[in-house]
Amino acid sequence: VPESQPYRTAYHFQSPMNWLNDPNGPMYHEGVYHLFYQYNPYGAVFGDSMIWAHSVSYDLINWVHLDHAIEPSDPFDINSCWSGSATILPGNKPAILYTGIDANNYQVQNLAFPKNLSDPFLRVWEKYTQNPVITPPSTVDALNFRDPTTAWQGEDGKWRVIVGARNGHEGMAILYQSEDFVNWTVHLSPFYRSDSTGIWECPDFYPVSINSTNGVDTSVHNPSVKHVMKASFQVNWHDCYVLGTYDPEKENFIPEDDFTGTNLDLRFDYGKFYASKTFFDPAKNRRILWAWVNESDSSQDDIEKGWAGLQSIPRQVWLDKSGKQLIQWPIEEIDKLRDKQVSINGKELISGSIFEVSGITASQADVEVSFELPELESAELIDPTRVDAQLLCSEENASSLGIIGPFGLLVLAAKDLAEQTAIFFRVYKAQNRYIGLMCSDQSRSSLRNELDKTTYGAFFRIDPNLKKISLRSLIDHSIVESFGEEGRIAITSRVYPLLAIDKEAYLYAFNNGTLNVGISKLNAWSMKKTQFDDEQSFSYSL
Ligand code: DQQ
Repeated sequence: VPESQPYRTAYHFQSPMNWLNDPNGPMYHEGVYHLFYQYNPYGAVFGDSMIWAHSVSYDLINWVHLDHAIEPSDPFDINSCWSGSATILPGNKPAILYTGIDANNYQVQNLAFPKNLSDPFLRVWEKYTQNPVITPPSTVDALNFRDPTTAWQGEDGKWRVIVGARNGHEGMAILYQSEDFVNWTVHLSPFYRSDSTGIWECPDFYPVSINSTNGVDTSVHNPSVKHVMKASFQVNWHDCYVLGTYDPEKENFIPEDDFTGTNLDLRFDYGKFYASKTFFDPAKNRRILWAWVNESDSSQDDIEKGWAGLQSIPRQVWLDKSGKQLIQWPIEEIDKLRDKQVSINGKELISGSIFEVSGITASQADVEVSFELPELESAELIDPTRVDAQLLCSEENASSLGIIGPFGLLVLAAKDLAEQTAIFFRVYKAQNRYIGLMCSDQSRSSLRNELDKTTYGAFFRIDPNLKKISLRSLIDHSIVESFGEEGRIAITSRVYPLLAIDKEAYLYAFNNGTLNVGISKLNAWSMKKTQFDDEQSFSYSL
């Protein structure tokens, strides 16, 4: 591992070295949070012998890296242990269902249990001797049948689990039922399917409360919940979801809108955020979402860095009051990392101006800002054919001149702005309504070439009575996670500045619109580093 590591993060979860991807089997068990994750012990690229690495935490912030939990060992997983989920069985006994790549390279589902329930960290996992417990049904491609969810229990006492699958262009979730968690029977018609999404990776299926931000356990089913079906689509590398109703009698899911595999689908995050998975946290009655955030540099860069991949900051998820989308917000524990603070109140962000927010460590910061909008009537008319927010964000980028916006933050910026990542907003007028556009523009994020600098964006509805827009950005050396409108929109990006690193990174607010915008409130904090302790395996693995 090279000595200079400007892109390693300070408060995001990452492994000490090598490649990581999907969060696996996140769970809370007797006071301890567990995070397993896809890991390649042999290098900084994806490998052909993937394992489940394992870390534990008391607060979801500081972590202890343990020995690897699940590694290839038997014909049913000899070619890799891929993603899966944990379920807490009665008596507080966790079980893991994961995908094994078997000796024929087929994808099968396997079970594992903790060897010793009295070990608070559940360090050692034993595979069920009769694995696999689920093999690919003839209706799907045996090479694309994976990622079992957390199981839920019906009123009839039976367990249910879904597995992601593919048949040609068709993507689907296949349901299995079991009385004992060991013997599983396929339910023949797909639980839910879509025509053109391809394989559904890492499906996630869970209830959300209709009238509360609290989470509910995965088996809860009553009139005060709706269900979320999420899948990760390789067609566009996004985690998309639909809301709907679960009918346990017919054993199917009726979505309010269908998956399309296009940019019309609701996304957790409009930037980099894949293979996400939630779990119910009974300690704080909330549902928490984790996701893999991959690199935007090249594999060669990753080999030189010695590592690749981060986990997002865990986010609490709940249903918006409208009932039409989810809200996501960084877990409250993250606030404990807030250190030195600067505040700005009631400042006019004059048309064409830029100003520095100084006094904090801009490479490692948490920034919350509330913008006050001018009279909305003067907003530019949106061209109704421009329905692709991401495209609009890259065509009308941060430096193009608008009326209300672009305004926002320049993060991980060089002093002279030669490098800058712009998180910004623009307001448009449509027939009878106002539309906000939130963008994360990476096009000038680094003087380095050969990076993926794609700009991301999403539309949102502006309430003309409120006339304000809020933004929170978590900045951590090479990652920026931004939350617009109190968590209605999330955009995560990866950037690799050459100049704007550590103490040479700056934070600015800017306005390239012809109308002034107010900053009613801005709070920014330097963030402390989280603690990662190695219990053993990682320190020896090189
Ligand atoms: N990653 C795993 C698969 C999953 C994919 C393999 C999603 O189980 O479908 O590492 O990123």
